[in-house]
Amino acid sequence: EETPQTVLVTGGAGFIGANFILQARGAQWYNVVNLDKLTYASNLQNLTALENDSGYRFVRGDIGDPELVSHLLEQYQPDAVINFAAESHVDRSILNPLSFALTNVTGTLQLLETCRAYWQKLPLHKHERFRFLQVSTDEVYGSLGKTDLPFCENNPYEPNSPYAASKAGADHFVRAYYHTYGLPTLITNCSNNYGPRQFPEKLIPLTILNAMEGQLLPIYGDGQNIRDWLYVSDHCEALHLVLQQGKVGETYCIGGQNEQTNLMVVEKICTILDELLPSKPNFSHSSLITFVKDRPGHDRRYAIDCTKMNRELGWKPTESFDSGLLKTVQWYINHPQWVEQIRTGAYQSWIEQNYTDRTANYL
Ligand code: NAD
Ligand code: TDX
Repeated sequence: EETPQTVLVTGGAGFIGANFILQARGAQWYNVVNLDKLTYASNLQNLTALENDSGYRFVRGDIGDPELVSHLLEQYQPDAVINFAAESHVDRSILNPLSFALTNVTGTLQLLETCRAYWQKLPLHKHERFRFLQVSTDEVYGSLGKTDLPFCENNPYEPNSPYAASKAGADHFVRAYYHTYGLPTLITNCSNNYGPRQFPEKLIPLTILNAMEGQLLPIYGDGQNIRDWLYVSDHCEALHLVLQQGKVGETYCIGGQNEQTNLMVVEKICTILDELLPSKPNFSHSSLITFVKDRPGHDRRYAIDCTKMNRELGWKPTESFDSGLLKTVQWYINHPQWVEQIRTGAYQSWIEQNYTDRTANYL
């Protein structure tokens, strides 16, 4: 298989996108153009290591801006687009569902439409190798009972949260663009990611930072909801394989083969912190655990069967949960400035000061 030379990555200033770009440039997979709107969840500090990398460009903008996106496609002639851009936090989707429809559904549709126009005009050799990869989630499949089989590629979509519904809507448009227009699309449905650079509203980084600061550790409901956790670099490796070797029009389920109750996850983090940052004698960070009101519509269990990824692309998760979690905790301990910039809002003000005029940054 031919490897694409240039990839347009959207949402690359967020958690998974930034890890993906760092990995892609580190391993010289391809040149990367990163289009990101820089919402609250973004962090350009994730990518400072690439400041002098001639194979990397950053552009601030919205996937739903056809003028900007077609300009970028013409300018950089990418062989693939990987769409990470999204509103990604379930709790926020419950408070403000409309913004999820706007970016995840309408934004993705607009991106597809702009890509279609570009792809249709490409010379044959580029036209044939072009790919649109949609980075999606296992949450579109709904919730599993204790004894249900894990989700796989043929499960029906049964989204339960506004976030999941918006990702499902996006995935359906991607599918429709393949069937209707022949746009060479790929979809991945991945389980919960964790690792360095995740915004501290998600369970794992929130727990790490709260525990470090001696604040309470909120656990929704009874703490027995189950998630399948995958270390982010394993996800990025899987995305690279799907992009290179995945069959056009198909879906790939990606998971960590690592089901954990939320309570177990939080306890493991506390145990790690007890060892790395012993404070008072006889104090355990787990004494900060506090059970709070449940998330409305809270899915009970997610699990992924990644047989297809293994059989067809030879992929499997490599990082163990204990080692991945230890590395994650160490990363947050070693990046107090990253944490402080986010916690104090300093990063958000910096964006506003530095990126007032969109056009000035891309033309
Ligand atoms: P994130 O919230 O950390 O990052 C999202 C990024 O997208 C941010 O940098 C944000 O500025 C950018 N963005 C938002 N709206 C945009 C727009 N309209 N135009 C351009 N950029 C925009 O999210 P993440 O956790 O890195 O997730 C990335 C993708 O992977 C999402 O599509 C998410 O649905 C999917 N996913 C996430 C997980 C997970 O566990 N985090 C699991 C499976 C799938
Ligand atoms: O404070 C908390 N307490 C708590 O018990 C938070 C923030 C979460 N939880 C629970 C809710 C979930 O059962 O922990 C679990 C994980 O919660 P999140 O980190 O919010 O992730 P989740 O809702 O599972 O969704 C994530 O995985 C799939 C990502 O945010 C999505 O973008 C991805 O698609």
